[in-house]
Amino acid sequence: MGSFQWDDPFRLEDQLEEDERMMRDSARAYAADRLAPRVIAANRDEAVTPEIFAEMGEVGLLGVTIPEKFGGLGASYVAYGLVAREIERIDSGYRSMMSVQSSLVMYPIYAYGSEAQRLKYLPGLASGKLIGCFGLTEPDAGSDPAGMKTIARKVDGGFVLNGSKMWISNAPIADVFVVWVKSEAHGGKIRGFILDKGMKGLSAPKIDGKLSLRASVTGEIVMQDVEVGEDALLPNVEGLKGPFGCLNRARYGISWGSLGAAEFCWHAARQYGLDRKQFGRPLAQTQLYQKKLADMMADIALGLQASLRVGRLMDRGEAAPEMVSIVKRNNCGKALEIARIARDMHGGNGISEEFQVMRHMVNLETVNTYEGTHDVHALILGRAITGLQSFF
Ligand code: TGC
Ligand code: FAD
Repeated sequence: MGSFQWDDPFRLEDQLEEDERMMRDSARAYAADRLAPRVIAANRDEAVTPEIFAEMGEVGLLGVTIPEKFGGLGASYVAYGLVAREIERIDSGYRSMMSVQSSLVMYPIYAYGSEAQRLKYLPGLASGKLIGCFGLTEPDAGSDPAGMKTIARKVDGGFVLNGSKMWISNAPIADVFVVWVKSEAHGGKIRGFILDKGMKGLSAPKIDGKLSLRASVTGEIVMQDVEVGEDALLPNVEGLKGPFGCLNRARYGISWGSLGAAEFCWHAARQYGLDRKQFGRPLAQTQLYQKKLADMMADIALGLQASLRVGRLMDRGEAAPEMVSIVKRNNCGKALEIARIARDMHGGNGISEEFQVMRHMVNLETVNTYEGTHDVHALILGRAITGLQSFF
């Protein structure tokens, strides 16, 4: 029989390629050296930190799956997942900044853009000199993006956009806006447009008062008669499969990232239980405490194996969206539960910012909701199982 390592129960390490381990290690080092020291204050003060994009760009953490010709690394989706896990081990908000830039801004420009659009935007986004955001959700269209009201009207030489987007990560500090709108010129079909900061009629006010994901800035996108040329249209995709093609990748990354946050909470609960004595012995020497740690280990280990499998299939072009729904839904739900239990296991200290588990817990409330809520992914899977659509 082989040996057992409590913090890597199924020997995930053995299943990684050398270049994937190297990328993971550089993400881990950056996260520990540069993100961990500032996160408690950033969360408390709701700090806006655009400089993090340039730092991540320097380390090569933005658009890792995009080919080198456009500033990426041409790395695997497994490597991308490993990066998400390391960044979210510090904070879900920092992972959000990275994954929006990589999967929701660079990916659509790469996959659906013209060569001119790729060359114009991708190198700047990869280096973090440009910051991107992705506008799909609207005040009255969240789980049901087909209900969006933002429209593009055709005019001589281009389009005029009107409408608003809600809950958009990075929007207040974005230079590049990938927005999805109904285009009258394309029979009302959903099309993607790339907007640049400073365009007349375009603004991105910050949403204040968030109790979750406070280290990442979120805003609206308001478009009032924004005039763009033909060159702002993403030419190579039409319909909801455009934004969903991006979401498949971002949701997959979140399935790894959420487990990074869960691992932080699990390790913190273990250490707390070893250090803290009650009734004359360490908390970790009680049966209930050990059962909770064992449950956490099992959920994290199983979730990581599932994400690795989906990542390997994605790298072969064989991952189905439903597989992504399973790992996004399962891993976010399990991570949220683990964070809540770890908070409890810290007793009163669990509510202090110093111990960090409660910040992860409230962050994971957002992670469980965005990119398709826990229940919406159940409905996607329910449709696949029964062949019956239950959304409406
Ligand atoms: P439905 O009829 O199912 O599909 C419409 C068209 O889209 C295609 N499609 C997909 N294509 C690729 N990948 C997928 N996962 C796809 N899902 C659907 C489908 O084939 C069809 O194509 P066509 O050619 O036949 O037109 O659409 P529906 O309107 O019934 O959809 C229902 C539902 C619930 C599945 C969907 O609307 C949904 O997933 N809702 C959740 C919305 C969501 O995830 N929003 C995310 C916003 S972005 C965000 O949260 C970023 S936060 C990031 C961060 O900060 O980290
Ligand atoms: P709703 O769709 O109104 O859902 C409310 C509740 O109803 C949920 O519990 C849901 O599961 C349930 N529900 C909905 N439909 C059904 C149904 N048919 N049957 C049963 N239950 C149902 N969006 C972007 O486009 N870009 C971003 O960068 C982005 N970043 C975000 C950052 C943050 C911090 C947050 C909080 C959100 C972000 N979002 C972003 C938006 C996010 O994707 C949406 O909040 C999410 O898709 C849910 O939509 P909603 O908030 O309108 O909730």
